[in-house]
Amino acid sequence: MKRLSVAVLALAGIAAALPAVAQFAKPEDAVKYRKAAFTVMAAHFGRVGAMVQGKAPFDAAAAQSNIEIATMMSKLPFTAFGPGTDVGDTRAKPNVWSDNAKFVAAATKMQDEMAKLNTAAKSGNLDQIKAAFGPVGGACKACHDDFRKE
Ligand code: ASC
Repeated sequence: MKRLSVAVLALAGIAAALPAVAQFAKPEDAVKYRKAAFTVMAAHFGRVGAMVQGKAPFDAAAAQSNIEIATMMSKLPFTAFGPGTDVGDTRAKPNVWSDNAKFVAAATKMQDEMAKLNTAAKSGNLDQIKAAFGPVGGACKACHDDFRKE
């Protein structure tokens, strides 16, 4: 029993030390994962977008929980752009990998703006949410323009 626990702990340690890409069995799994994370992020960000644009009634609690989820999701996709995941059903352009520092900077910008929107959403103040919402959309768009095929 003790030996088994040691083996399990050793394996867990190795798994934690592996690069993120190795957490996916196949490159296609990484592609699916990152697309799923973007899809969920966009759904929850979009619900707040509807409030910001006056297309849905403002509901402070709903805005807060939607942006909390979007903020969590914003942290997920980028571990799934590892080497070798430029294959299959993806619109990611080759410069995601060839100009990776710029891609990481664009991703980080989005995460930072999303975190600010999350702070604004916690205030429950629509004007603060409106002010913080645009820069997030801008960061999404900037990265799409540079790194996503049409
Ligand atoms: C969204 C969404 C995006 C961004 C982008 C901003 O709500 O799904 O991908 O905003 O359209 O330009």
